Order: sequence, then structure tokens, then C-alpha cells
Amino acid sequence: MNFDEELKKRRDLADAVLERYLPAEDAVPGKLAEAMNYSIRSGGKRIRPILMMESYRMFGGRKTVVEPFMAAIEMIHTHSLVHDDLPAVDNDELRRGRKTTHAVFGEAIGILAGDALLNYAYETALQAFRQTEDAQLVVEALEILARETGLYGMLGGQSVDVENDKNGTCALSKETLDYIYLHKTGALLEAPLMIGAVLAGAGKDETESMREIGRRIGLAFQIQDDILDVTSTAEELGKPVGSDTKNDKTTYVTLQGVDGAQRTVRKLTDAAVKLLDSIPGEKEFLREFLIRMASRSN
Ligand code: GRG
Repeated sequence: MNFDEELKKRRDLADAVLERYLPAEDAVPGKLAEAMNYSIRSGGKRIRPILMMESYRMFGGRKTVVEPFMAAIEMIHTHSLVHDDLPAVDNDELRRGRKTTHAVFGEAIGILAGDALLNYAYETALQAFRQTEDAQLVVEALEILARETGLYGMLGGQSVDVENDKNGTCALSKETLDYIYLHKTGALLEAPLMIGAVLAGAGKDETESMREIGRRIGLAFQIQDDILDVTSTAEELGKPVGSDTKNDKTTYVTLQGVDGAQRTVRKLTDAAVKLLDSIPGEKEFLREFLIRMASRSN
């Protein structure tokens, strides 16, 4: 397998699927649609739709029902980035190598574009009902999408992060840090692996294994984010670096040092891959993708 070629094929597919579900800009409210599309089209790695498609295929899925969900998860992810960059949150002007949404469209449209992407994600995912005779699988996938991205998932994790930020000087415990990472980042990597499995008709145990893989890889992914914040450059990352140090944040690098944090990333990735290896199905690309996700340089 030529991994880079295979990755490009999958990224192109994710982009093509997204394009099909983006809102039209030529009707009122065109400005809002433009801001939503600007945020989505700014060239993210498309990790979440790729994970979903790979999990779907691994469990034998061959239909289009997964596509509305692939678009929906990238919309939710993009909503989180748009809101994360706002002046009231991280106040960043650079994302994915381009000006952030609020920097281009103003703060009010930036807030609305984030809200609208979140809402549009569900409008999009609901279209899956038209592409299947097995409505129950779509209901289960919607439940996962809503739960993993909401109060008990991504948003809950982000809220604990924000709350602790405001506390300022006091270092976080590893337990609190893990809660934050497993929810604000990990939940959005668990969700696509689980949704792909569910839509392909995988059993409960297999879906739970996919959750566990997402959990391990999600934690590794966020720890790598901590590492890159101190070892990378804004050019390479496409977003500012050094912000954790500037904001005096507790991270895996402050708890374990760069070497220790790298060792933890490797340990978590190995555990995720080991679990993947124990599940039957075609997964050559997914296996390599998980390994490279955790050791990513941007
Ligand atoms: C309004 C306070 C407030 C926050 C809303 C929910 C939310 C914003 C943020 C969730 C937390 C968050 C943004 C976590 C970041 C996770 C992370 C490492 C994202 C980067 O993902 P990549 O590398 O990005 O896949 P690309 O750009 O490639 O898609």
C-alpha cells in the first residue's frame, strides 16, 4: 500500500462528500452560508470523516448512508474550531494556515457561523434516513453523534477546560487533565469510529471496541497537540504555537516533559493498534492512519 496515495484518495473523497452537503450561498442569508463554507473549505486534515469511512468499510459497509454523517462530523468539528478561536475564548487569528472565521467576517458572524454549522450538522445527518431501509441504525448513529459532542462529550470537556483556565495559577491534576482531553478531543474521535461501525451493522462488542480505540487514540492525539505547541512552528501547524506556555496551562508536557509525553503517546497508540488488530476486517489503511495521527507534525 502506498499510504500517501491512499490518504489523498480518502481526503479527496471526504472533501467531495462535504461539498455535496454545504449550504448554497446565493440565497438569503448568503453571508452566513459564506462564513460556514469558508470555515469548512479552509483545508483541515478531514481526520474524523476518514475515520468514519474506514470503520464503516472495515465492518463491511458499502452504501452511501455513511456520507451525511461524514459531512456532519466535520461540520461539528469545524464549529468547535470556529468557536475556540473567538475573542472570548482563545482569540486566535490563524487557523489551518488562514485567517480565522471571525477575523474575516467579524465576531457576530463568527459566532453565528459556529452555531449554524452545529445545527446544519444535524440537518445533514438526518438526510441519512433517505438513504437506508434500516432506520434504526441511523437512530443509533444520531444518538452517538449527539451524546459524544454534547454535555457529556466534547462540550462538557471544553467547559471543564474553560473553568480551570479561569482558576489561573493552580496546576491541574492528571485526573482532571485526562477528563478534559478524553472529552474535549477524544469524544470527537470516538464518535466517527463508533458511528461507522453502527451504520455497517457491527455488534455491540465491536462498537465498544471501536470506542476504546478512539479513546486511546484521542488522548494520544491531544497529548501530541501539547507536544507540538512547544516543538513546532506556526508555519507548520497553521495556527499559533506557544499558547499553552503563554497561558500557563497544565499540559502533558508540564506534567511529564516532552520525552515523557512522547512516550505516553507511543504507549496509547500501541494499545489502540493492538485492540484494532484483535478485530476482524480489512483495516490496513486504518491501522497506519492511527499510527500517523498520533505522531502527526501538524
Ligand atoms: C465557546 C468556550 C467555547 C468553546 C467552543 C467546543 C469547543 C469550542 C471546543 C472543543 C475543544 C477543541 C477545539 C479541541 C481541539 C481539539 C483539536 C486538537 C483539534 C484539532 O484537530 P485537527 O488537527 O484539525 O484534526 P484540522 O484543522 O486538521 O481539522
